[in-house]
Amino acid sequence: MSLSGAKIIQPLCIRYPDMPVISDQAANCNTTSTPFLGSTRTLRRIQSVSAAQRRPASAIVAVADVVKEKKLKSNKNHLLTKEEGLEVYEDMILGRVFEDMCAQMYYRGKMFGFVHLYNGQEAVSSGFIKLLKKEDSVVSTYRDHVHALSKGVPARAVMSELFGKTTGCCRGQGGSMHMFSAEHNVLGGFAFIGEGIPVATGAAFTSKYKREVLKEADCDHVTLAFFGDGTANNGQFFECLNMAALWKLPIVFVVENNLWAIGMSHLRATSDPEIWKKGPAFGMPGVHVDGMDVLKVREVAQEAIGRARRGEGPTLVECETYRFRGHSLADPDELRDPAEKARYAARDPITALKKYLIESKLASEAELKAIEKKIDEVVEDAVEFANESPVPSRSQLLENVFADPKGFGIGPDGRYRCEDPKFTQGTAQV
Ligand SMILES: Cc1ncc(C[n+]2csc(CCOP(=O)(O)OP(=O)(O)O)c2C)c(N)n1
Ligand SMILES: [Mg+2]
Repeated sequence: MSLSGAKIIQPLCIRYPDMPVISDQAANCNTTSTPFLGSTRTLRRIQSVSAAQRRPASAIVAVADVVKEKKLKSNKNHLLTKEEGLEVYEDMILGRVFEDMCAQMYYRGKMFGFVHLYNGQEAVSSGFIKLLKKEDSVVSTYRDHVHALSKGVPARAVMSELFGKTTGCCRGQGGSMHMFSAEHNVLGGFAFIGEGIPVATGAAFTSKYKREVLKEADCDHVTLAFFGDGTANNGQFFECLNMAALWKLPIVFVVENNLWAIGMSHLRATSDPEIWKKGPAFGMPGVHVDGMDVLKVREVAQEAIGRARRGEGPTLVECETYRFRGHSLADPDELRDPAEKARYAARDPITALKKYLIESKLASEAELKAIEKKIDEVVEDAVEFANESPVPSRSQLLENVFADPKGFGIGPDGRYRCEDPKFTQGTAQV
């Protein structure tokens, strides 16, 4: 039973035909095709799972709760209102145009370090984050610009951060991979994969503590933890699933499975590539959703965020998506099969939403064009603003450095070494 691409857990295991067969039951399996979009091959569905290996009924019931047949809105047959549709469209366009501009600026030497773009994955950010309240938190990865934008961090502040300017959301100290805004509850992009998951779990714990221990009855804040398929093989993911389920934390773990971890295929790197199945192993619902379809993502997101807000605990959502560019702007992207790229390019989530809005008469071409024009101007303005903003002073270099700066940062004369013009010579231009 499934609704809009969300899939209920069946007591089945799924393996790929040319993966090593590692158990006895795997030898007795039947072959069938699968709705797992990222599979470039036929899956092998193992149907002979013994009763002992079946998931507890409670886990299956919990999943059924998440994906039970329910329309988002009783607004005729539409899945979202006109207002919501335009808001989501604008957010996705902002994400796409912003990232395309980043590529231009990066190649013009306006940004430093690695820059990882989000093109193709917009349905996940917009589908989830546009449902949040301001007080809710988002924890991201190094592919974080668009999550910050969706959460309301102004394009000017994100672009300036990328330019390393004082007007950036971290005053130019974070750069591309470390978007942070206390005001918007964007609790960071994280360059080390998996590092954000415990931070998100801690934020969710804070919400629960405030509500249950400090008796702040209106604290129903939810945290979203975004991370990739490659990261879902890291230990921190499993530790945090355990704690979140144990304490019924108000968190949604959102895996953006774009099928690749730099140049490593998810299908080659993961013993069981269906990440959503790990939810019930820890006693929480696991859902798989087509991450190229913002309506489906939004539907699942609404259920999962709602559960968290009602105090019913965490959910693991695997959004199957695809990045349209290389891993970072330094990646020539030569490892992925052109046919695979073309297949996903044809499923562009923005084109699909535009088609839906027009065909369902929720918006006209002219209305959508006006949004596109507005966003072009917003992004142009962000670049001009960032370009004209001042660079940080040298003394900002050692702010937030917790180690004793004597020796390293402070010279024998008691002055910051960074104030010596030779300090950064040969390393970075500050
Ligand atoms: C702890 C740690 N180990 C290794 C790396 C190197 N690394 C950078 S990106 C990446 C792949 C992550 O892939 P995924 O989680 O699928 O995210 P995606 O880039 O696809 O969004 C790795 C291993 C790192 N940044 N941090
Ligand atoms: Mg990935």
